[in-house]
Amino acid sequence: MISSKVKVLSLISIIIVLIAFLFKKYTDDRLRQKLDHVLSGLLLAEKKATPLASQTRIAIGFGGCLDYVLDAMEFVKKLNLTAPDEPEHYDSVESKEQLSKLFAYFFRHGAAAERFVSNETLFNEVIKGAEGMASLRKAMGGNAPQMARRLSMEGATVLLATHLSEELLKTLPGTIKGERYARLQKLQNLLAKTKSSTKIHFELASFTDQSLIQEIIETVVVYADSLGMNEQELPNLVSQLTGDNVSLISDPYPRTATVLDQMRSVYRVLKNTKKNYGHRRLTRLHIHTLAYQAILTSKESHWKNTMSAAAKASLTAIRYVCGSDSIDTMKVRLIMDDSFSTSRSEFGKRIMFTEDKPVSCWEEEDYQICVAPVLVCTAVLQTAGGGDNISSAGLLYQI
Ligand SMILES: *[C@@H]1O[C@H](CO)[C@@H](O)[C@H](O)[C@H]1NC(C)=O
Ligand SMILES: *[C@@H]1O[C@H](CO)[C@@H](O)[C@H](O)[C@H]1NC(C)=O
Ligand SMILES: *[C@@H]1O[C@H](CO)[C@@H](O)[C@H](O)[C@H]1NC(C)=O
Ligand SMILES: CC(=O)N[C@H]1CO[C@H](CO)[C@@H](O)[C@@H]1O
Repeated sequence: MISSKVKVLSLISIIIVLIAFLFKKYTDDRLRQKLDHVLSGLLLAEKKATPLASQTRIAIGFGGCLDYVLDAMEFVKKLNLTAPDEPEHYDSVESKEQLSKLFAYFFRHGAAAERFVSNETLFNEVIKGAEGMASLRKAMGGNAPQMARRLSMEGATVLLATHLSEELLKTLPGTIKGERYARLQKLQNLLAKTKSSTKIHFELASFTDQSLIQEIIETVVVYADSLGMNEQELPNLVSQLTGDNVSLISDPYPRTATVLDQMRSVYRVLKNTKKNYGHRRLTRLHIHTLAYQAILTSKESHWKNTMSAAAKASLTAIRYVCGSDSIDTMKVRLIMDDSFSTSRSEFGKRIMFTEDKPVSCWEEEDYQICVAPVLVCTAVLQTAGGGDNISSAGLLYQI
């Protein structure tokens, strides 16, 4: 009796395991199919527009530096960094303890960070330690050279203006406010004198210093026709423009509706910039997030192909992070939901995600918004510098 009960039970459990297995296989196949559809939809959207690359002339400045790309675990071991009990945030790095706490702080959130090292001994120690590492890859870094390279790879004629000396590594920028502001004013003078037929795009980086953000708004942002940034930087800009607190880390998986609302906030303030002293009204805003690319363009502007640009940006993100031009759907994941709301306010519409036409575009007031999902690479090769690649690729499709 007991043994037959056991047999029945084990038969039932075998059947359950079998069903679970078949179900898993079914959902895996379904998921693959979905990813294949999304990918071919994006590739089609990318092909819909061909940028006039060779006829496009682009000048890029100014931030440039030498990037050290490293395996984090190797770095931690080599420098004898100990795991912190409590991750913590600092505006700048002074000691090894702070370095490991800061690293843990951002790593936990999957967020990118750039911080100034205020301790020269530590800085040299880090560089020296990095030099001998097996994983070390050196690359010309900084927004400007990254964007220049991407644009020239796409065929545009590029003029790059940047300082790239060994000294640059050793100078510690941003410490002396007077000098920083003077530099920004030089840039401001240049931007103010630029003909309005030449379009200006500004790519934001990760800041925590509120006074710096405010200075950048005054000297650069109000001269830009187009802005690009990631989802971490967006709330910082919003809070600076609208007077709320700066957020150090925003949610690394922000809800689409929140990001879209923040984009509207930025656009509403900056589209009303008074056109005097060479100031410009914002007509384009590109936000790159882990899960999707969102581009807002003003209807009366000359920015074209917003849909293809969003697809191009999304594909560039995948290609960059996976480190390969051809995309293998076995190595990607979709983290965007099946539908999203366009706003957290009562005016929000729900947009269903269509596999074959993955880029959703719609119009509101005097602007258009396009959202393209990103297929997130599960075999990550690199992420640093991705934003610049992504922004440049999208931008080129729109001029
Ligand atoms: C790390 O620790 C090892 C062994 O304790 C030591 O030889 C090495 O010099 C240390 N490295 C640094 C960068 O402090
Ligand atoms: C600066 O870094 C060095 C090397 O890691 C360290 O010995 C020193 O204590 C640090 N200085 C401060 C003020 O933390
Ligand atoms: C900003 O945040 C700080 C600390 O988190 C708080 O003390 C301050 O009141 C906040 N300011 C505003 C304007 O919300
Ligand atoms: C996928 C992709 O486009 N990656 C490029 C990003 O930009 C760097 C240069 O800055 C290229 O080397 C990559 O191939």
